[in-house]
Amino acid sequence: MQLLKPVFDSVLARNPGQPEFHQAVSEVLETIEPVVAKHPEWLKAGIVDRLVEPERQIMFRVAWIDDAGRVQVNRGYRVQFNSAIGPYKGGLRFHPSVNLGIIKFLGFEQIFKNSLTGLPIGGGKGGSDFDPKGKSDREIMAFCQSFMTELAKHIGADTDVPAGDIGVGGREIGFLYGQYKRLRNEFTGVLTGKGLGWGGSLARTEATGYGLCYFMNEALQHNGKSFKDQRVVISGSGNVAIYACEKAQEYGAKVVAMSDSSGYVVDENGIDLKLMKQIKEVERLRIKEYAARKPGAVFTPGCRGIWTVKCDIALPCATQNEIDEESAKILLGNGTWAVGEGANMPSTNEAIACYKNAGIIFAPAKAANAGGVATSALEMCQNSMRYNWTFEEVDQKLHQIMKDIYAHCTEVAKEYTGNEHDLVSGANIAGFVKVANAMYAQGIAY
Ligand code: NDP
Ligand code: 2IT
Repeated sequence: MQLLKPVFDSVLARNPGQPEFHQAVSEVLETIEPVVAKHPEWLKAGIVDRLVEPERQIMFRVAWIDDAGRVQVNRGYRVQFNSAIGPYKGGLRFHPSVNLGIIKFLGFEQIFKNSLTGLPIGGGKGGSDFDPKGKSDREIMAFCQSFMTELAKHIGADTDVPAGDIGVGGREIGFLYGQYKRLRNEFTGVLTGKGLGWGGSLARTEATGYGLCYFMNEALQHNGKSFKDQRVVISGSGNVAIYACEKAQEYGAKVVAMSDSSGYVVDENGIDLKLMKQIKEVERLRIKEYAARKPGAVFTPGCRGIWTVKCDIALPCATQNEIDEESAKILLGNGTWAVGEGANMPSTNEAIACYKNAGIIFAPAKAANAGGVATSALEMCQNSMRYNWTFEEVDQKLHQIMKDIYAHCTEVAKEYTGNEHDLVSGANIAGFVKVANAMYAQGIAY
């Protein structure tokens, strides 16, 4: 990094103790230099200096009462990062590890991802250090209502439209939406991932996982390969992982392992997705239950061990930095030839360097997992029209969007790096250019 080094130094100095945010910014700044170099007017207008500073960061107290009658206090966040091309859009994460730096890394990545979808959505992210594990439905509801009581002051269908992420699924979106409606007396598309029948879109539940496989299918075909009969390992067993598994299996892949934060299961006969859904979506149990119910499946404690399972294609769909350099080397040593990121920033920058050196197919998160937010934008569109598309209509649009993102990334990668397979550069530059043009056109307040 040369041209943008002063911007990065300032990010480090002004945002101490936020390593995930530094990591996300450094990956983008490293790759957008060639396009920034061609636009001195962007440098003069401070486009990148402004891009790395959120437009607004909201932090708030969330007090609620647990089932024992005790007062609990959590911290809520909403980072409204960039609204150059549309209302802030991005999920809410409820996980005990959540802090401002994590929400900022997610919000920053969301700017480029949302731009790549081709739809009019800006970048934002939010969440809380609330831990939904082990909580009763009433406790989840009490927390969601208190969280929304503050958040409602800052969001709106044309301002900022949150959705799900880790720890926030259909149940939570329902409680959040109910509280927003109670407060505002408005039935608007202020959240996405809503239930079918009250504003939700068909195929939103499946969208991130399906979209990941649609994107991977493009990349595999472009390299003369396919999912058919390949061994696939998918980390996580949440929303993204489950529907990535479903589509990969439809494409003829053999998914041999999945995980949660407690460990991983290997099923050499191929994951029984019906059973996995029953355990994870219906009963909300730990993954070892899968091995208890499925003869021949083996549970091993410790989630990182999943990367020691031999596979052709690895789809990390759990969380950030789940593949470090050591795990990347183990994967490559076992012959893995493609990695597709369903989670946000699941590979460390060192792991990405390993993939690059080995020349494997690598589909970075901003492009590969954009199907979720793209379908959220399709939900917003349906809400505005007060009309619903069929599952097939939404799925077909999602499929086309993922194909277009792949084509756009390869085209831009070729133009700026000479290597159409450099999807990291392709995704970052393609996402950036649209936002930079919009910021430039909209000027700065003097
Ligand atoms: P879920 O909460 O549905 O599932 C998360 C899964 O990842 C669970 O199996 C969970 O295990 C595991 N996991 C979470 N944190 C950790 C951790 N620190 N270590 C190990 N395993 C962990 O979330 P989603 O499936 O929605 O999200 C998964 C990833 O995909 C995230 O990175 C998210 O940002 C990203 N993403 C999500 C989109 C969406 O539409 N939902 C869209 C694009 C990206 P456990 O239950 O034990 O905690
Ligand atoms: O990381 C993501 O893109 C999401 N969690 C989905 C965001 C959304 O608004 O659907």
